[in-house]
Amino acid sequence: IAGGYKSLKGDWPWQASLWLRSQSKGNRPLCGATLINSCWLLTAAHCFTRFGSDASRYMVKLGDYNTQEQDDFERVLSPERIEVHKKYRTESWEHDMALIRLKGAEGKCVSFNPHTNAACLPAPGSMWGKRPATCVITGWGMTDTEHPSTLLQTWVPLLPSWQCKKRFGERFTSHDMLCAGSMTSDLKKHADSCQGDSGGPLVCQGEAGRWVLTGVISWGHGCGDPSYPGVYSRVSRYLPWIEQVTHSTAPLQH
Ligand code: 4AZ
Repeated sequence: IAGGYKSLKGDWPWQASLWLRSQSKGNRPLCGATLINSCWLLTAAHCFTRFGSDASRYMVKLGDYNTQEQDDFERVLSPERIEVHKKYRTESWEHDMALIRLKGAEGKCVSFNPHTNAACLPAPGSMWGKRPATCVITGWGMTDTEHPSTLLQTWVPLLPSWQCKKRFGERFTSHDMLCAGSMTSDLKKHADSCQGDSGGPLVCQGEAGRWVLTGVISWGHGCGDPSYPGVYSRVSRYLPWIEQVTHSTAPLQH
């Protein structure tokens, strides 16, 4: 997160991190992810481009805050299955969505506590992802200077699609992507997601103070550059897909 600040422990209980298992080089953090119910996390498809979607190669951390310390509520879990969106193509960055199923009986893979809880999905047909809204992004990805060890957060306004179209052209597809970031040039540091944050949440606060998972951190051009907003997968667009994958008991056929 560029232009952000330290979160408070327990403030973003759906924030998870995806790690590559490596005995020789040590486990290494790859991406953020968001817990959407007791058994499933939403993340970005591009997190699996390098090392594939074999679940046994990865682990998921929940309830984490400081990656350098053992936190009381921190848990390491094993994915059972990874479902990358079938229309995802590395060249286009469209449909940058993947679901991670945790091991465990349906409905009870992890127990919730004040440090581990699911984010709400947008209600079907709701106005989520429509402006104006100010939303929060969170992650352990790069700041402008370092790899932070504590979970950072920052506010980012949703921008009109033309702002991203102007910068990214046809690569930005308005119906399934969201454009967000600060465009004000008087700020010293611009609020943005950065390398290592992808797959993590963009949440927006609804009427009852409820946080809704509105975007998945996806791509951009550098970090914190006021001329280049961040691009997010538009969660509301993927509700039928999420429903279909998470409600099918049998593994999907490929
Ligand atoms: C990345 O490399 C990345 N500023 C994610 C988001 C953005 C840039 C890069 C948006 O994962």
